[in-house]
Amino acid sequence: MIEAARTLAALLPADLAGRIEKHGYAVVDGFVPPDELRKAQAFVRGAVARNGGEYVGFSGHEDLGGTFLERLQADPAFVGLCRGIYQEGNGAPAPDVGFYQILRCLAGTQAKRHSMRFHYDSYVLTALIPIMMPSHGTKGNLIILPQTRPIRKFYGANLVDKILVDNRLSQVLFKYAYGRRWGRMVSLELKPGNLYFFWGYRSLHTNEPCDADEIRSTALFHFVDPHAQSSLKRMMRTPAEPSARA
Ligand SMILES: O=C(O)CCC(=O)C(=O)O
Ligand SMILES: [Fe+2]
Repeated sequence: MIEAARTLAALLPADLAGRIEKHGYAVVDGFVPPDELRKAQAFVRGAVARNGGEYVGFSGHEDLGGTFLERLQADPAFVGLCRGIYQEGNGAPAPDVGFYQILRCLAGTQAKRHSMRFHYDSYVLTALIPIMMPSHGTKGNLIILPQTRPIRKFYGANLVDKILVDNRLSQVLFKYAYGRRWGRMVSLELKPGNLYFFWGYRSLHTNEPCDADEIRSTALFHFVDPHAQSSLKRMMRTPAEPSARA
């Protein structure tokens, strides 16, 4: 009995990891209960309104208005799922670490500034929960070019990747490629309450903007920094909040 239950629990991460490899992402439909989602949406609306209708971002799991976003990082089922997917994709158990969590609320004139910036995350697995998506105008899709690099052995090589990506010429080229739907670029329409997974470290990705009078809000759970032990990284770290893009 116990063995069967264990096999069942292992099946889902294996299936999801397989989908990420094959399609660039995997989705768990209707992950967030509707009433929890409504509370989180009310929190986001309030936060944007308090900021004069402009972009707000939160890092960490505190002060998120008592919504499910404060609790999810400690939820055994969610943690187990992320650890399982990590292990399936990387062939080794995940280290004993927590999430780097952010809540992004794109809105107003600043929505554009926080969009269409192709990047690699610093963390292997990205779990994304859309909280609110625009009801009209630009949809705010997630754009993924899956598995464009391996996990680098050295932090220095990771830095070189980031320098090659984070410059005006490269960004113009990526946008051009996106406009023409080149290669394996995935443009994913996000549904609030679903849970999406992709290899954020290995996949070049970004999000489309939303119109100024709309709100596009996503919760991100970044999992496992492969260079956490790097002494070069430690030397270069500024005392400020670590960025998901550093
Ligand atoms: O908001 C999104 O859809 C993606 C954001 C993202 O990739 C990030 O914050 O690292
Ligand atoms: Fe990202």
